[in-house]
Amino acid sequence: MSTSGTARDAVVIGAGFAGMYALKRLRDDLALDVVVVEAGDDVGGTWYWNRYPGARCDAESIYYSYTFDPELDQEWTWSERYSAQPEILAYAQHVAARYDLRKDIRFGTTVTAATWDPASTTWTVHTSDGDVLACRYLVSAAGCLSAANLPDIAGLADFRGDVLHTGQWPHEPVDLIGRRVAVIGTGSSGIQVIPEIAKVAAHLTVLQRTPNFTVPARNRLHEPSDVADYKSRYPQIRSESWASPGGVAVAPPPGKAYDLTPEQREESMRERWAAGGSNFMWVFEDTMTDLEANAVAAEFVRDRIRETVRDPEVAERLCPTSHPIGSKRICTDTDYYETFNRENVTLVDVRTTPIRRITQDGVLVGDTEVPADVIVFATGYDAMTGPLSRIDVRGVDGLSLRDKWSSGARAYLGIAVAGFPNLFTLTGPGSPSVLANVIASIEQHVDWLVDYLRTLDEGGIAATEADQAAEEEWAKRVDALAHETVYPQADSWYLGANIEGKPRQFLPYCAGIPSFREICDSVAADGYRGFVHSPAR
Ligand code: N01
Repeated sequence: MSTSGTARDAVVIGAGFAGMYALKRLRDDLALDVVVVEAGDDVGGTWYWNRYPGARCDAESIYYSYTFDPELDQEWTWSERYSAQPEILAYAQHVAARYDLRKDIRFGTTVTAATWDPASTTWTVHTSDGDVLACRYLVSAAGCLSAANLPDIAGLADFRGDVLHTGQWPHEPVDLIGRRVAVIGTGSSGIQVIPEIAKVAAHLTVLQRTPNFTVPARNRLHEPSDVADYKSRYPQIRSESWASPGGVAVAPPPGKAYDLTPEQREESMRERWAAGGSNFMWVFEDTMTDLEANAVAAEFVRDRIRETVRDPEVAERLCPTSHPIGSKRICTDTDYYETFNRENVTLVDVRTTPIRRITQDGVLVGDTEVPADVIVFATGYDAMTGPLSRIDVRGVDGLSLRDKWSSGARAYLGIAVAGFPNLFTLTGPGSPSVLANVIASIEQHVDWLVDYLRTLDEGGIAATEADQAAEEEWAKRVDALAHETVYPQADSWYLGANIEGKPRQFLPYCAGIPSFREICDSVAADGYRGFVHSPAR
């Protein structure tokens, strides 16, 4: 098989926030010849695909943005506390134009397969347009939440209406006005889309399997004085967020729940609830590590649900009781619970009475058909491993990454995989990624990788891969850290529990970016401990 042209230095998979930053640094700072292969017709990744009504980030925009260029901070203005998808996409497009990234991105193309060739120490990369590229380094920036999960529900093909997935929302406007809509799923996506659909649909039926905890976002437009204020404080905002585990500056919690008086606990919860957003999880120092502390915060939220939702039965159905608060990703919303007070909204519990099948005209729940013109799947993703496992990646001796990860995802420091030389998995399993501000996670991983590639080049090293023992040790460490928290007590996508047959394993590194960075830097300082290097021939 012939490859198009000579081997490039790097192929990057994906032009979301990770792929764009990787391109910029590899090309502009290391002078590498890089091509990015992107499935969409433009940059933005998640923010290119997730165009559903209500889509916005649950991290405030002044944090959910690149930190690498103070000039970029000053020239870009965030119009809201939590900017909506179109503005985040416009920011990604602005970044692409500002740093002249598009010229090195192939849009509308996916990587279908990649094979390691030990003789030439290159990857051979196959793309959906039939091209074959050769490269020294294969950098996956395929994202953590980009492989949509469409559950295999019997009868879906028979449905005569429209089927939509929040993560693959059409680019042309979707008219939901006056239609009967059924939404399946009440995670972050469902909780954002439900209030928006309810405003226009003739009737909305929410099919809820597990109620989730959500905190009001308290989104608001930025006044000119807010803009002037945050722009003047960017250096401080950036340094505080880099020092914080979540990559977002947060007021320190007042203490451990049971070191506080009941009045102090209540005050902390009321203050954070009023401030809005996922920082609610910091009501106590031990919300995520002590079940009793967690139960106090969880009951506070349930009380807010009971206070908001007028029908007590509906309120109880919306109250999460099956998992600790925060063990599934905490959601943030605008008027989610209030939406269930509307006449045109019905909540159906599909845990006690499961969905049996989809019919021509709706969804059969038990023996009752929920009539629908549109079904919206807000059913999430095959997270963290799905995007790369969907590509046929073959390492040493034809080893398949999909097969390797089928018994448990392994990536040393979340970035390197034994048996897959010169493959780098940005925000991969075992890195803070989705458990922190993902843009900060991306920048840390890319910056570290750039230093590493420079070292490899200077040392005349042709190939590197994770040492098997170091990789195994890292997976154990990530797992042990998770078990110091309440995370493993929910059937969440963090654990792969939402995908049938996926091994149950806590995927992200949960101790935060500063400690992760310290480990990565100490590995580097120690001559890249845990990596196996092959010198150039
Ligand atoms: O997906 P999810 P998501 N029958 O997996 C239900 C990020 N994000 O797209 O819990 C019935 O969380 C499933 O039920 P259960 C964020 O990190 C961020 O909402 O498995 N129901 C669950 O209710 C987030 O965590 C933002 O019982 C079925 C829902 O579908 C991540 O993306 C916005 C089902 C899936 O929830 C994923 O969020 C959006 C079935 N067969 C997303 N299969 C913001 O920044 C699944 N479900 C704000």
